[in-house]
Amino acid sequence: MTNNKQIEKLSSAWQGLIPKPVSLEKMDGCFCINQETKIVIASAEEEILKIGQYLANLLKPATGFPLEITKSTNSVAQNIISLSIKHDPSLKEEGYELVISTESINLSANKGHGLFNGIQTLRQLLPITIESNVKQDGPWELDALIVKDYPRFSWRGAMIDVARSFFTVEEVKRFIDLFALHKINRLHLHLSDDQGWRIEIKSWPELTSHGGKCAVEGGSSGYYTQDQYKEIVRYAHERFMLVIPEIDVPGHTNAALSSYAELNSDGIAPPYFRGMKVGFSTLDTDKDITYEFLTDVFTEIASITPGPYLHVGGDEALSTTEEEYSHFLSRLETIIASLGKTMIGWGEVGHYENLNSSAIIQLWQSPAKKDHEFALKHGIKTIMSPAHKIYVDMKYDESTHVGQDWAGYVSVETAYNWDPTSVYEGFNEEDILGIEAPLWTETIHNTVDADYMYFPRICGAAEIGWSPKDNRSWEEYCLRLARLGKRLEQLGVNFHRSPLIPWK
Ligand code: TNX
Repeated sequence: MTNNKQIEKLSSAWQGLIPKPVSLEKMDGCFCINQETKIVIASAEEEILKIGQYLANLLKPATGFPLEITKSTNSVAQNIISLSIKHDPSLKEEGYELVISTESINLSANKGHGLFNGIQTLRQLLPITIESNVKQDGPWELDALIVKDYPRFSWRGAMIDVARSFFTVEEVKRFIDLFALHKINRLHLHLSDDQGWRIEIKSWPELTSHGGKCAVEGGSSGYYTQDQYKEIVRYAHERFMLVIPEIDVPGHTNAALSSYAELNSDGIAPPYFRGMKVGFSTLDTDKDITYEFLTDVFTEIASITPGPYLHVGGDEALSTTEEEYSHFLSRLETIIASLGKTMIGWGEVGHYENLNSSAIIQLWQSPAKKDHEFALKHGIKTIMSPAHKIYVDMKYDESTHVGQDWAGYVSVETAYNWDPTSVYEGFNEEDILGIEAPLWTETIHNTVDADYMYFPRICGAAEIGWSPKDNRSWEEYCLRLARLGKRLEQLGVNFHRSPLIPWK
C-alpha cells in the first residue's frame, strides 16, 4: 500500500470527525435511526431531559421523525438512543463514551456537557443531509463503533470582535451553533473598542446611545441591550458554552471617551473614530471618575454574566506610561476581585509586576515580544492565541479579499500545524488552559466574510484544543476536513476552499 493509501484508509475510519476523538474502534454492522427509534434518558434530571430535547430537535427537520423521549433505566432495549450519566474518572468533565451497536446507541458521560459533546460526534457520524432543515430521504445509518473521548484542554475558544463591526444576536447565535459542532466551549465577545461600544450600561447610557452608533468604516454599528446579552449567554449556556465579556481598557477606549467628556484628561470628548489604527486612546489613569466608571461598567456586566471571568483587555495601551499602566491595573484588579470574578487580560497585563497570580493571560504577540516570559514569571495560567498561528482575521494568502497580514498569512495548514506547548518557550501543558481563535473585524463586516475567515481554520483550532497531540497529523487531517467540507456546505457556511485540501 502506498503511503497515501494508508493515510486515506486511516482517515476514512475516522470519517469526517473534527475534532478527532481520543479513540474509535469500528465494529461490524450498523444502526439505523428510524420512525420508531426512541430517545431514552435514564435520569429525570432537568438537564438531561433538555439534552434529550436538543438531540430530538437536531434530528427532526431532516429525518422528519418526531422522536419520542422516554424515561427508563433499561438501556439494553432495542432501537433506542440512550443518554445516561455514569461515573468514569477517565472521561473527566467533558468526555463521553458513544457505543453504536446494531441494536442501539448508548451515549454516556459523567456530566451533561459530556453528553452534549457526544451528540456532536453522533451528528458528525450521520449523513451530511442530517444538517438540512427540510425533510430528506434516509437511511439514517451509522456504522457500529465505540468512541471514547475527552478533551486535552479545558479552554477551547472563539472570539468575535463585535466592536469594530457589530453582529446581531441572531448572527452570534448562528456562530454559537457552528462552533458547538466542533466542541468549542468558550465564546469571547470583544464588546468595546475605539470604534464602538456594544453593551448597554444602565448607569452610563451615552455609551450606547452615542458610542453604539459608530463603527469602523464600512462596518455595522449597534449594541446589545442587557436583555439581549442575557439571551446570548442563555443560548450559549444551553450549548455548554461560556460567554467571556471583554471591555478593553485603558486603551482602545475612544468610543467611551467620545461618549463622556468627563472621562478625558482635557474634559473634551473626541469625535468618533472609524479608522484602523490602534494605541492612540486611553482612559485617564489619575482621575477618580475613571475608576467610578470601571466599577459601574464591570459591576453591571458581572451581574448579567454567570460565568467566572471578566476580560479587561489591557492590550496596546501605547498612550499610557509603564507607571500609569501599573497603577491602573492595580486598581482594576481590586474592582474585578470585589466582584468575585477572575480577571483575564491580553499578554501585556503581565508587564504589571504585582499582577495577582489568579489572573489569566491571553498571549497573542509574537514570541519576540517576550510577553510569555512575564506570564511565566507570575506563574500564571495562559490562553494561547498566537496571532501568527490562530488569528482568523489574518489573510490565508495574498489573494484573500478581506483581513490583515501584519502577523503574516495564516493558511489552513499554518493554523493547524502547531502545538500550544511549543509556540512560546518554557510552557508545560499544565500552565496552559487552552487555545482561542480571535476574529478581529476591522475588515470583516458581515457573516459571509466572517464565515470565510473562521472556516475552516476554527475547525483546526478546535482539534488542537481537543485532540491528543500524538494523534494529530496534517496529512490525515486534510482528508477529514475534505469530508467535513460537505457538511459545512450543507450548513450554509461560506468556508474558504483552500487549495491545500482535497475537497470532495
Ligand atoms: C491587534 S490582538 C489587536 C486588535 C486588532 C488586531 C487586528 C490584540 C489584543 N489587539 O486591536 O484588532 O490586532 O489583527
